[in-house]
Amino acid sequence: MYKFPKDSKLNDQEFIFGVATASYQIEGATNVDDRCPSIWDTFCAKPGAVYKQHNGDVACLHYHLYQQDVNLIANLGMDAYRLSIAWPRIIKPDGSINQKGLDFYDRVISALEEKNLTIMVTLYHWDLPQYLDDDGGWLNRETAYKFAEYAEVFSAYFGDRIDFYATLNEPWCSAFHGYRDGKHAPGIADDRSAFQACHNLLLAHGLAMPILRKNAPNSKHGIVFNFTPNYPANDSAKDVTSFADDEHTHWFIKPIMDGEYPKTVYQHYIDVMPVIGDDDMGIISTGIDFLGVNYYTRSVIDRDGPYPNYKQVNLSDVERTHIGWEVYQDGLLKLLTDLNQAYKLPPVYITENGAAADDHLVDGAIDDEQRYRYYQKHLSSVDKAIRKGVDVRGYFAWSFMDNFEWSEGYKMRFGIVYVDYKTQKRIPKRSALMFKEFLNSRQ
Ligand code: IFM
Repeated sequence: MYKFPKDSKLNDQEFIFGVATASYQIEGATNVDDRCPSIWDTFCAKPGAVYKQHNGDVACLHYHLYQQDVNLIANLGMDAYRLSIAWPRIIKPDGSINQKGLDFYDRVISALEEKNLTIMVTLYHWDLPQYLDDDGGWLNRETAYKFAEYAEVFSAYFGDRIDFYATLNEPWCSAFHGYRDGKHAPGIADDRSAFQACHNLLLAHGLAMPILRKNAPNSKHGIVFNFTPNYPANDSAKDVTSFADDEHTHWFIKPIMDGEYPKTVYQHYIDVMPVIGDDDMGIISTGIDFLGVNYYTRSVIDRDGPYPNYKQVNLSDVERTHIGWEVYQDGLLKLLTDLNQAYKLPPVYITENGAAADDHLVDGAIDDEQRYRYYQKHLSSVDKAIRKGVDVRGYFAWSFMDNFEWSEGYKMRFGIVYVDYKTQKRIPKRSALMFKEFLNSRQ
């Protein structure tokens, strides 16, 4: 079982532990109850875009198996569940509301309430309705306003039944994988598009915030970022490492906290900077009640020509997970303490942290040894960050169960619960059982 020093906040009942998932990755049932296609349905159909052309058509069939999944989450002793809402289930192409989509989430949320689980909802975890992409997707400023309308519909319906509303999950991925390197839907590789998409995403967040506050005044509202702290490969790489942090970390959080983009990056990429409306930065920096932090690994950076050009260095002799990411728990501590120094942070929740492993079922069990070591190490970093004054209030493991890992398809397993995709059987892995033991032992 996971262990922390006796006086650790992680041992308190007040610190919430949960598991996280996302709609397209687990729900399946893409053709039922008037769900309309998303950009991921389209992207998966493109030859070569996704490993073995896997897609989310069936995934974990959570759309039908949600009750047993909720039961299992509760049975593991979790306090909370973080799920995302499929926008294509809620708003139809003609702008009307799809009651069947709201009904599905009503069933899930009622099941969670029955188990007294704290509920964190992410409104956008990458499954943009295809009909919006047909009109330009995140390159079209209008999409930000459409997001605000969707946020209005969802939050007016569910209000305070949701404890935490996160507007966006990882806008870095939506903008930089979606529009800069083309690894994610909609598969565009163009710097100008990436920066414009990023700005429109942040605008969408800012426009939604007052709506969420109005419709759910007793809930907490915020945003979730993925941060990968950069480390210099050598002394001469310190300045470009700090530039890399500006480009990948501060480019996203600084507009939210300070209402401006980092000048270093703005000046360097001046030719491809986004169109920014007069009031946009004020809207984006409206204030958040919590910050969601997703952490998996770090990046090591070296110079690559004149400042600020840099490249990522792949260290040998380090431990890596199945997806190739270095196991580096100190990165989480540094990230949290650096952010805490740079900004006046609201309460922080680790909204994702976890490891991909090549799990195999042996005699009915999965001994995911690397994963449970990963959790112990990263939770210990959270403990240290709290001791250094960072106000971390909760931790969500990514993921509750194995699921569709985007361009890696079903090859990468991130779950603490194993999914046998042939039978849809769920089997808690050893990492899940260690959580259960620890959660049950809390005072
Ligand atoms: O599976 C993803 C998730 O959807 C967003 N954060 C990172 C996870 C692992 O890649």
